[in-house]
Amino acid sequence: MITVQEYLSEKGCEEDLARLICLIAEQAGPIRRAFISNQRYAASLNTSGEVQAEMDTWSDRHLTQQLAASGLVSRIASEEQDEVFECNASFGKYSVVMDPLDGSSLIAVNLAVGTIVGIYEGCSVLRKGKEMKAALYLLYGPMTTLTLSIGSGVALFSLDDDGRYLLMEDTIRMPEGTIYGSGGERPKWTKKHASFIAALEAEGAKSRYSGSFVADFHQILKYGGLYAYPAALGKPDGKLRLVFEAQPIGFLAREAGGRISNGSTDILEIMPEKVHQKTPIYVGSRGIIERLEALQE
Ligand code: AFP
Repeated sequence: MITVQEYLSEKGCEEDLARLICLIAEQAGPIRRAFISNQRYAASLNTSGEVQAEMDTWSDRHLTQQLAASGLVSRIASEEQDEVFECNASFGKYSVVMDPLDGSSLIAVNLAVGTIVGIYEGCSVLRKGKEMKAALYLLYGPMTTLTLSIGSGVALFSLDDDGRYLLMEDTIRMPEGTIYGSGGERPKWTKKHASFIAALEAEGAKSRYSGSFVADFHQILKYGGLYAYPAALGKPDGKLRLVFEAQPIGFLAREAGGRISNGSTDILEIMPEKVHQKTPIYVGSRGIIERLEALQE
């Protein structure tokens, strides 16, 4: 059995980056334990105007403290913080972008949620996604898994009872699949989105959507297909965040042979203008995304 530490060393990952990845992955333990004691909703809103669950703020505080104390990170951009967090160790080698707890409204109904992280070298968090050094997500489902890329493919690990992440799959390739999941309200979908989904359904595509981006993407990564949260009437930028969600997940999708797009442009090529910027998202099997991009408005 290969541990994540052994995998990173075999891949020639820089020592500091490997330490940072392992530190983040280790936080699955405390986060899972905190689910039991933090089940209420706090009466606060995040920058995007969404209700923050107690666990959103807990995970954000916890991860921020751990990262700031590591001496490896100079800046943290979190979906749950209005401003970019400046670590005392402003000489830290890396910057981190994160959604500390993605899909948190599903905790109350015990569905899978996750933590999404992107790591850049240097102290800027506003970068093109393709410049990432590493991206990962922790998925808290029946198992706790780590899906990781350091720019040489995507590997999947599961957490065992002794706190070790063991390699389950070395090189995940996203197939051309037939599952799709789309967010947004159907009557408000754009014409282009509605007709694309109708075409997929006519070809036999099956809808599977839980409302947790990280969980919904994970099945697309494994089985192939499409995850979309489109532009909608009155919401031209959709709902999901470019920096915390789209860029790290897009990096993983590309490393698995898939694609991410805003409907017309590769999201990994977009330079964010602000940290809490939103974007329409189409992520999944390469062929499906290319077909979508070829459609006229
Ligand atoms: P948070 O729970 O982190 O706010 O994220 C939820 C989310 O951004 C993403 O995980 C889901 O795909 C999407 O929202 C679900 O939105 P709908 O409830 O509108 O389907």
